[in-house]
Amino acid sequence: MEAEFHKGNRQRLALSLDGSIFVATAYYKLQSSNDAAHDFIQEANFLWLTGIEESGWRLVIDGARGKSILVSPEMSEMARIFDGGLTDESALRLSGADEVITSDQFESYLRNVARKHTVVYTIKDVSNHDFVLNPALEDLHSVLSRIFTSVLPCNDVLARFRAIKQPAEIAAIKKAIVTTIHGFEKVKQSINDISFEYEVEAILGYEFRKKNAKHAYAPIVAAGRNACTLHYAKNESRIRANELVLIDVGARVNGYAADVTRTYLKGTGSRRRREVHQAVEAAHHDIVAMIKPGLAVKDYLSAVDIRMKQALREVGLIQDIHDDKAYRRYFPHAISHGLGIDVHDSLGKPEVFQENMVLTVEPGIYVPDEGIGVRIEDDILITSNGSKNLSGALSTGM
Ligand SMILES: [Mn+2]
Repeated sequence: MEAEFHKGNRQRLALSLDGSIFVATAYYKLQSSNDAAHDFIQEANFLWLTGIEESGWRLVIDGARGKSILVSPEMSEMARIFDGGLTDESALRLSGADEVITSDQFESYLRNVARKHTVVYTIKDVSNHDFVLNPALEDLHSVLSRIFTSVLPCNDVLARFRAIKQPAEIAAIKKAIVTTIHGFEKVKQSINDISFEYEVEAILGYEFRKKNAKHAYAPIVAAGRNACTLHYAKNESRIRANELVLIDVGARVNGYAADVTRTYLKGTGSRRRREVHQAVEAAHHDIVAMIKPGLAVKDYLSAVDIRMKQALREVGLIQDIHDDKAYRRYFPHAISHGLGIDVHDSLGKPEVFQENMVLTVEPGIYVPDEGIGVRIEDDILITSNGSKNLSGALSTGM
């Protein structure tokens, strides 16, 4: 992404915060054990606002002065030798920000600003009992609450901006999808000769790395009944002849993710497996066709429920379309989510779909008792008068 992109993003945020102060932080590096680092993933809003993919940096947007100030991380000479590190000049060039101050100057800078501003905006840590986010957010929050009278979240404002993709973002998502489709095609060519799930993962990883891309998330390669465990990511089971293999994978390119699922068949399968796959494929096709700007999200969701219940009735899994319990047993996850820097990019809780949103459509049917799990997922761009299936070049067939 160009510096102008990040600069424009900061200007729009500053405008919407009406001359207030906004402070954001990069994530910290995390260790998986004493001496081993996790892959560093930047906080998505920080990346969108700065283009900086390094840990420890902070950003102040001074709306009243119309300036963006970067705060460089404290870094020992040793850390620089081991890990490198971004120079101030590179950080300014990437982000288009106006100046860099050191982390020593950060608090006194804020205290100065706080004489004129009682309120500061930041990104709220949304950790809950299911997951914990990077501690950088909470650390910044405690610094800010010592200095300002009130610290307000602007997660939703940022989510709504980020939900509407700009041309450079759509181009990056398209590149990620092209790389992902290429990986799927390689897998499909050799699916009958593959014995284990991890072989599929290896082919995908190889094809992505050859194009300087990486997995945007832990790939799911799930044969037979494994596909009914929605977050299955062990990818270590044998793929038996005539079994279905669900593959949910996406490359990340220029910071943007693809998220595509296909369910392939090794060998010739059974009539039942073909029947369930066909039901998902037909529903997928109809649901993709529903998406257009101006469609109310709640109308979309009820139309999806009707279509998915019909699919389940076709394959004899539910009799009564009012049986929501059975419906949710065979189709237990959401039909769609936003896509962007985050694989599950917030759409900002919109009431209606809007042009230039990118979202997934991913119907599935899961029948553990029969060892069948089928999902088909594409990435859809909402256009001025309808939608475009960005991953539509990849056949949905098994
Ligand atoms: Mn998805």
